[in-house]
Amino acid sequence: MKLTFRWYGLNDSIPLAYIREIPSLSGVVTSVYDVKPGEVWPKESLQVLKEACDNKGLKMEVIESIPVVEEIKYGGENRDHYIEVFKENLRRVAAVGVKCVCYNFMPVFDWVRSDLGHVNEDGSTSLSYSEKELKKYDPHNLHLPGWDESYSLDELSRLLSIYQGMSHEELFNNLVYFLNAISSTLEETGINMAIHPDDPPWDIFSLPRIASKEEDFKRLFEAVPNSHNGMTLCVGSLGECKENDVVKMADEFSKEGRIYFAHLRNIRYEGDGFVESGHETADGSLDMAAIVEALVKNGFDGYVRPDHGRNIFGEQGKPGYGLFDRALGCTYINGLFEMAERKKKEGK
Ligand code: DNO
Repeated sequence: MKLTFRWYGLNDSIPLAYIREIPSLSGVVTSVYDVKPGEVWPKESLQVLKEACDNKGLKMEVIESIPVVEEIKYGGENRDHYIEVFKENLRRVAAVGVKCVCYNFMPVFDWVRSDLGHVNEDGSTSLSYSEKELKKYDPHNLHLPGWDESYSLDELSRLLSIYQGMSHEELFNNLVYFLNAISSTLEETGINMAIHPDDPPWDIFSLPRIASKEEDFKRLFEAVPNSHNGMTLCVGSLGECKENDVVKMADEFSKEGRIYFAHLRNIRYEGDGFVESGHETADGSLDMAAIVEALVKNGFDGYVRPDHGRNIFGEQGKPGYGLFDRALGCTYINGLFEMAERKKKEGK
């Protein structure tokens, strides 16, 4: 596996120099943040990021994300234009050495939490989710914690009304349309597309979500068999739903060669939702060692990163993306892989 760390570009409060000091790190996962979704990424912006990484000996082979604009998701009349833009961005990132693109197909909202400052017993703080708390929010007048509020309230209402009544089937067909339309560019550039699971993996605010359960991914790989069509195994997101057997999914989809990227973080079921725990198995509800063992058993050699860390050691980091707990996550992940790989070599 290739261990990576998410870096929000030159404006990230965590400098690349610190990231470079994390043991056994191969590179960073980043994106272009200075253009609006649906626009072509300037080559210069990519070059600046690439040079910054090169200077620190870090690879820049994963982009998270090239945003998929709503018009593509709901199948609007301009979707072909936006798909062309997406294809051009794929060519541009490939030109600077990118091999994997993480994206999501969640209507309107990306990840959603009801609390960004849940206080844990040990004094650290985490992101958390309670179904009851989420229900208190009015989707038409929404100020969700951590959500970047990139839409005005009018725009949000317009989007919500467009999606009203949209079936899962329709959304799925729009995803298939999108992936088929970019297929030749994936062949040409060699880029692997890694869809991020819905987070949480169920419908929210009556919006359909279609990348939540094992069957959703199976169906997607059957509908678009192109080998560049794969997934980000975000074990935290998938594991938020108790019905998802994440170890089985890690095993099954890595065996099929569909996992290009893995987000390894743990969650703990609590109340009517979950809390994002430390990465370790003992701190949460997911069996991290078994997940890594399944990946290693099947020869997984994709990208891995720690995910949403707690705020610890007094850090006031970007929610989920401080330095300290994610760095601890890295050393834990390194340990799990070292042990799993050794056991595999020794035939145990
Ligand atoms: C949250 C992230 C997501 C992810 C996108 C991918 O912390 O895992 O925002 O980057 O869903 O498009």
